[in-house]
Amino acid sequence: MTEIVLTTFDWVPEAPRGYVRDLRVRCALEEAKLPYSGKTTPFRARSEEHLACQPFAQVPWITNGATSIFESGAILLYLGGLSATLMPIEPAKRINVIEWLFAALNSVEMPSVPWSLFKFTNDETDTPGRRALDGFLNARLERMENVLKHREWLAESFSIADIAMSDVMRLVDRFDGVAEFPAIRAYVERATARPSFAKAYADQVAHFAARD
Ligand SMILES: N[C@@H](CCC(=O)N[C@@H](CS)C(=O)NCC(=O)O)C(=O)O
Repeated sequence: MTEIVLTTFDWVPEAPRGYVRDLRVRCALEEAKLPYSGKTTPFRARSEEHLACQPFAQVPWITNGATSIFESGAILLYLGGLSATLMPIEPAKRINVIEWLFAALNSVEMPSVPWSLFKFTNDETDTPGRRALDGFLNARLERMENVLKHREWLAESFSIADIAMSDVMRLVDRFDGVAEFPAIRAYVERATARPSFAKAYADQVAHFAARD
């Protein structure tokens, strides 16, 4: 039996703590009660070894024996295959989770990340590009609000799709971007109230703080 090893940075500045994407992986591992250990890679010096595991010199990645996986979505999908708690086994139910996982990481995260970068840098410049980005994100949030008005979780039960989608929404919420969307706010609250999230969040914050 091999052990899952999750690699994240050894340290990051204050601002991204609690939002580094290893959190998604920690949530899934905690939710499924899969044993794992942690490893670190230097934040300041990105090595060839790092690039061999994550070609953009980012985090997270996991290994399980000889298998090494980067991209939080691919890791969630892999872990979903290891535990029916994270993704159902029946093909029709499974594809429902997968489509929502892609929706989170493509349809919603595509505008949410650049939007959040403007917020992180306190850039409130009013330009046509910025207005287009705000409109792009808002259109996605309006659609998600309508979806979430009528369901607790994206698929039949809590899944890797909710880990991804709620994490994407959580970053927008950090900058008050979901204030107008009560169903999205309630969804983020439900997801972050889970013990798996509380443990994952506390572990990530403690990990980075220990290296200050
Ligand atoms: N699409 C990648 C994005 C990974 C990503 O953006 N990681 C951030 C931490 S949350 C990172 O490593 N940032 C440092 C950098 O880009 O140099 C995934 O989902 O795994």
